[in-house]
Amino acid sequence: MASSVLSLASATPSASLSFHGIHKGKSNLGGINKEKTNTFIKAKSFGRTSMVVASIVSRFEGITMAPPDPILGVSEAFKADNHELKLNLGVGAYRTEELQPYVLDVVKKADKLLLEKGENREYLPIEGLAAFNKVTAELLFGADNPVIKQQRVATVQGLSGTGSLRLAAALIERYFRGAKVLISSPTWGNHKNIFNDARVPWSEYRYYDPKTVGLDFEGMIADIKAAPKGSFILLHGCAHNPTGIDPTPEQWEIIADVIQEKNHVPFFDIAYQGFASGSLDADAASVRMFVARGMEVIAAQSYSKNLGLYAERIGAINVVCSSPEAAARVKSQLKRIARPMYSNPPVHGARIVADIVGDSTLFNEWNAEMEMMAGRIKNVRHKLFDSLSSKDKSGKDWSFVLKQIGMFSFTGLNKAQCDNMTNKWHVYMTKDGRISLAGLSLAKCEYLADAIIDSYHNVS
Ligand code: PLA
Repeated sequence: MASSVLSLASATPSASLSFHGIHKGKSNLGGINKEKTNTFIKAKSFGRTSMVVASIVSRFEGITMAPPDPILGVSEAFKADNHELKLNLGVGAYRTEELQPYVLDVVKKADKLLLEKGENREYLPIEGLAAFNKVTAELLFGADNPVIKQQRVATVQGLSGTGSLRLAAALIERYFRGAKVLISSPTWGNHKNIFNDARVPWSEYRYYDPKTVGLDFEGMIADIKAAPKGSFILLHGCAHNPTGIDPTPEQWEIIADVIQEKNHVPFFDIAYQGFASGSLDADAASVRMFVARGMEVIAAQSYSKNLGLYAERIGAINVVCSSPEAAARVKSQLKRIARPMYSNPPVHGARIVADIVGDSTLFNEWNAEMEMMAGRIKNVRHKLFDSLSSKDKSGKDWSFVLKQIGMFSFTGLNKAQCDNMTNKWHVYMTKDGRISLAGLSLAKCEYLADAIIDSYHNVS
């Protein structure tokens, strides 16, 4: 029987009466029909009286169960597994060699300094912390980039990469009604949700070629060319998620040519600056090249990975405009979008970023730690490749693992094979075949290689 249950536990019988009174006459208990609210049970246990009211119909009856999130849901399933060899390679979160979450030393230092300063907790302005907005744009475009000097960048602090993308999506929906966003196939699972929720139409451009386990560059160019003029082309600034395959610098130039010819707007999602190669500048090269061509560019940033500030929700949306006046107007509208959504952003992560980037000693320490993290992931990537190559006697070429960059490896395993990875080997990963190497240790590479080889060869 479909039912909703209201339960009260109280220390005194009088509570029972008062609830009964409410039930009888006065209150509208979420639309519960009195006729149908027919079960009223009193039970005594440990001196407490508990009452259960069961009704047949809930006003939320029509709401169906949402499926678990394809990425964050994996962590929930992982937690529920008690197997000692279990591995969580689902979400892209950096772990130490001991597979523990990692708080950067430089973040701990900045935190301590912040505590000593004892700053207040008043609201930030809608656009966020001024010192953060300044350094974040400088970090992305380069401090001496003319677009910054000319005040042509509208920068607004966002709720990390996701929230920043969502602001840009809302801007597109409001001011470019009907314009399409083109996203890569495949892409980070949440991109489609973000544009769907913002009611922005999107379609896909070819990106990954399963035959070569590489970039389908011709397909990508053809699809960008075929898109209606003035479309927004979503590009991963570096370390493409989930494939780990980035265009070469020469290919980036051709992509920019086509986008320019078609009067499209390049829209960068750069969630891994510094984390892909270990260098903040190298990882921002794609974005800077488009800007150097004089193009108007949108770019969403995140500090989840490169500073390990996942839960602080710190990032930014930048819109590079062709005039400072346009940038000021765009910024005013981004603020107008943010205000009714969440009013103003959280301060703590913004202060950490501003203090680290703004202080040369802390900045250098950050760079060293980022190199260390990127380096650990590269080591694990090599060890996994070695383990796969030495254990698999079938002659399969596993070198794609080495060619991919960033925190993920796109294994090419299909859904059934991924299910085998989880059900038989307790390796938790997303169903598109992506594994997060940031969640892998050198010690676990051989075990993972066994799991991959078994799933690849023995499950069709
Ligand atoms: N853009 C891309 C390409 C991402 O991979 C992610 C995070 C984000 C934006 C947003 O991250 P943020 O909101 O924390 O800044 N992707 C993760 C986590 C690491 C997730 O799905 O939320 C992933 O596992 O793919």
